[in-house]
Amino acid sequence: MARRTAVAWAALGPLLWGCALALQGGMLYPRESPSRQRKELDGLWSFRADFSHNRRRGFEEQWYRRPLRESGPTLDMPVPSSFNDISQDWRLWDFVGWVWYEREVILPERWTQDLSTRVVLRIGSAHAYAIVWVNGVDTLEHEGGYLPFEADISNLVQVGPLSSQLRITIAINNTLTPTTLPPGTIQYLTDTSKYPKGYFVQNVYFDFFNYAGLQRSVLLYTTPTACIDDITVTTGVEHDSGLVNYQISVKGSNLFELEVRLLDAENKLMANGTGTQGQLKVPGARLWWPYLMHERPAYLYSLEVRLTAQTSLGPVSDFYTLPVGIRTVNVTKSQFLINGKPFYFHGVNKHEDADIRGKGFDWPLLVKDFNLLRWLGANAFRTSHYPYAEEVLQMCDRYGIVVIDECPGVGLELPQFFNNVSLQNHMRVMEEVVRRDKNHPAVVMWSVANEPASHLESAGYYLKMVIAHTKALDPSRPVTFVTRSNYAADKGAPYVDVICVNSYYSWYNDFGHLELIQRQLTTQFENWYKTYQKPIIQSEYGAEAIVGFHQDPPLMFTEEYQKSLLEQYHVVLDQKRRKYVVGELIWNFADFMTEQSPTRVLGNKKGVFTRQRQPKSAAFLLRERYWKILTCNINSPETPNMIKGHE
Ligand code: BDP
Repeated sequence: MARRTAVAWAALGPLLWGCALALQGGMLYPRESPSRQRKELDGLWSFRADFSHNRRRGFEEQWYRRPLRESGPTLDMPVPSSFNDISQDWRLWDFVGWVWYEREVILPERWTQDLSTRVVLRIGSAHAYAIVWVNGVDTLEHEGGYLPFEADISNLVQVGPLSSQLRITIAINNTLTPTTLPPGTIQYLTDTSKYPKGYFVQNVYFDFFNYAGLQRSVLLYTTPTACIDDITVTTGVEHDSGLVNYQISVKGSNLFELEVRLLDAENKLMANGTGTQGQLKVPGARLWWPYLMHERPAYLYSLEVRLTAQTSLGPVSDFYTLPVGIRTVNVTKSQFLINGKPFYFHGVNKHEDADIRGKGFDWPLLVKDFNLLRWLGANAFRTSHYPYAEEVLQMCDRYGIVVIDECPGVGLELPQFFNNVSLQNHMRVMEEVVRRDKNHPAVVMWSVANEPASHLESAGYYLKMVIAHTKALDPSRPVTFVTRSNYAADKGAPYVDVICVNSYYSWYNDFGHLELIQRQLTTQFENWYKTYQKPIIQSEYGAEAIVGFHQDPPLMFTEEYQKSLLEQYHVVLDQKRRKYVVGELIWNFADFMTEQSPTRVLGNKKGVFTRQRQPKSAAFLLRERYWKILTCNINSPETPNMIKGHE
């Protein structure tokens, strides 16, 4: 991939895209347009956890057949939110099993009477397995907690005079199994001198709380019965022209015409085309640049698609507008190039995590986080350890924050997790991730896993297959996974484009011995580079600090220790970043909740911000560093303006 030019990618894009995609249909973000309406279902839903012994009472009593309140007491549950931290009932905090959500909705009359309208129910995510009933009819099932799914419910709502009343019931199970992503196991504790009969716990192999529920928005939207089903865009640059390759699929009609227009940010027409695929050429194109790499970063065009189709009910039109950033991504032996220029990732790893709402999507939190990222001078983050809400990626596109998009392949620690069923599932999940996120210019690389047991032979084959599949799905982006294995033992590294390595020197090893970091980190980088000659990202490093704990000389868990550890890492990163190290991502942006354990104090405290987004000392250190990297890195005349604008 490294050696192919951007132009070659651009030309191949339309031919290759989608070839390997086994999923049926697209998953375009539901946007309003002259032909499409949205009805948000966020707010209060009725809720009940099934505490019955086998957790199956809801199915035995068919709770979906009648309003939930008729089968027993319900709670008010906000959506989007995790359910875990909402109630005062401690049993809900770490509940494992089925929970039931229900919402009654009245539809606009046109949606139920106009047979050329298609009504779709879309669930932004439901962790981890969901079954959906509409008016008691089994409509949809989905496995996997961090990705959207939807169903055409027109047949259910266009059936008679009373059909404008809709009851949506969603049963969600947060049990993780050895073949889910992430995997988990259920352990029954059978010593009756210690545990009651049937007592079980869920074991997870990752370090964040397994929050669950309807954590992203649920909505209904309409399209005409013949509609734009999916759009895939890849971009390239040829001399000073931008190239936008598009491929469009249509559903509901075989007799249609497509018109495509590319508008600039001032709504000026830059290029147009027709048909299901083609290439638009934009002379003098403004490229999509990352934050702080250009005076006008994150430039977005709009791709307006207009469909006119014949249906049995007559002609219909559908419109969809997709934001498009023109940029190229390339990897060489020692560099990560965006638009042909070396890009250095200086940023963070995040989690979707906050007080009370858990992993529930929240606009104030999102905007605050982006303000903090910009304050830090961060230009990138990794979606550790699952794909974040689509609105997050939209912000990244608009702010120029570069993303390593990671799937929920976290906790692949046990040998039995590398089996064929898991592999098939992992590939399907990558299909869902790529299908959802392929058009975001901010996404520059896919990460298929975090810290799998990549020293195992079986993991080598498994990772090879998942990476190859992801590359076939999207030949336009590099692919990686994040490792903590030793360079000599890692069986997956031969297949990645960029080595992403996590290390916790003087934290999990030789703890307290900050003086060893420089030696150990230098050895780490040199060994990896000598073996693979691929660019390297320090994809995690950090230390825990409990805000307000101080000690000098520094001791573990104090703000001084966290700062000093970071400083030691930075000495080596500064030596290597001019050579082949292309990024550093701190672990973690903010403190976050984990399962309870004797090694976690109300969660993981490696944040440079607290869970409430207040800075620890390390945040100021990082801020100074990131802005300094910027001034040393860019010699463009715009640099002083960029700094002025953001200080
Ligand atoms: C890394 C994991 C991350 C953990 C971190 C830690 O990738 O999920 O939270 O360690 O222990 O190995 O803080």
